Amino acid sequence: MNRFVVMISSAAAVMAVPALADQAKPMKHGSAMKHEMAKPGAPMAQGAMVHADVIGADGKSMGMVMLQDTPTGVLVKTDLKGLPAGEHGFHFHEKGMCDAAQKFTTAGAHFAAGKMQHGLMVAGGPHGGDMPNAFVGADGMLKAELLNTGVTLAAGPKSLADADGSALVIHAKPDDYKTQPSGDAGDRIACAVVAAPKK
Ligand SMILES: [Cu+2]
Repeated sequence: MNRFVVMISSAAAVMAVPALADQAKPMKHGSAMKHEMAKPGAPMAQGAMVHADVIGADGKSMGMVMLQDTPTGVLVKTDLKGLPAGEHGFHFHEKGMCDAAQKFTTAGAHFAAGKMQHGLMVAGGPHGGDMPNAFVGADGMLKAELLNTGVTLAAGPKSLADADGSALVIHAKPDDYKTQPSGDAGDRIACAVVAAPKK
């Protein structure tokens, strides 16, 4: 909790990764309050922190998602507004491209990390990018925090920072946690490049 209290300070964000400087350059952060896209080809390391702009179907910003690499996964925190009330599928998708004009199909399928079956309730699953549905109240806001243990920002087969990057996608409908390949969650209504493609 304390980490997130200080997270809005860009100095604190840089301090979170100094031990990894020999492994890779830490992600650069300007002012954390500025909406900042993941940098193309930016290396990531264990302990990395990413702030990414979430855009809606109209291409406009709905707020930010913050990812913090942890020893067991990635802590995901959202601060969004303007979403429709209700439950929404909430996944990492396999490509770091969010083109609103193409209804975010550019983000590809779910980030799977080798798991071929989708769904929290399905044997052989879930995809690394599968996460519980996000619940938005009547105010249209989504302030949520969760730990995804199926992914990492560090190197390896579970890395969101792979060659084609990764995106966070929010869907119009809830994920039913079992329908293949994506939980029957409907249209993609918001998208954030959490790791840009390497080139
Ligand atoms: Cu999805």
